[in-house]
Amino acid sequence: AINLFNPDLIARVANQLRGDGLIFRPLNSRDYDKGFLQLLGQLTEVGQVTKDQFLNRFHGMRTSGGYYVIVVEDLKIGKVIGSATLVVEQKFIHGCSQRGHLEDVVVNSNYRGKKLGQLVVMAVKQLARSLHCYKLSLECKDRLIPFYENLGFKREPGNANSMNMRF
Ligand code: 16G
Repeated sequence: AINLFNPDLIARVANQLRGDGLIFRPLNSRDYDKGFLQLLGQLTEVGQVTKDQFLNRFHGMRTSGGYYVIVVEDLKIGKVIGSATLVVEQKFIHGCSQRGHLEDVVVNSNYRGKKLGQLVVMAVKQLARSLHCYKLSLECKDRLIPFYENLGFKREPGNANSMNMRF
């Protein structure tokens, strides 16, 4: 299998999980067959995505760089049961710095209550720091605000609005 990014980048957090039959690793090219898209279906609409489409998108992300999809696999059943993504945006501001975006955080409903969401977000946080992002941002449902506040995210007074245009 081909990794989306270098596994050494998340080795420290990955080691915290070992032993539980779960591993923390980069998304790889075989994860289409390990239920990765079904897992994302617990977050939002995924639609019909063929293996070719998955692989095209995977290789596109790998080639462009800046996409760090972390997955949690349950080795006993060979399925992806958790995921979170760091997207690194290149900036001119802040001395040509980078901004991290935390995206697509999801844990299979059968595995909730094991702090896996917390761990996978911590992995993204550490990765964003080590890649020299000057901040890490996210959007979430109101009910998840306490979860993210607990992990160190803050709503910024006067700058806490999320706006979308849907196409
Ligand atoms: C949440 C997710 C975002 C995801 C979106 C999908 C986090 C922190 N936020 O906002 O990453 O892309 O949901 O919802 O995981 P949508 O299909 O309505 O855009």
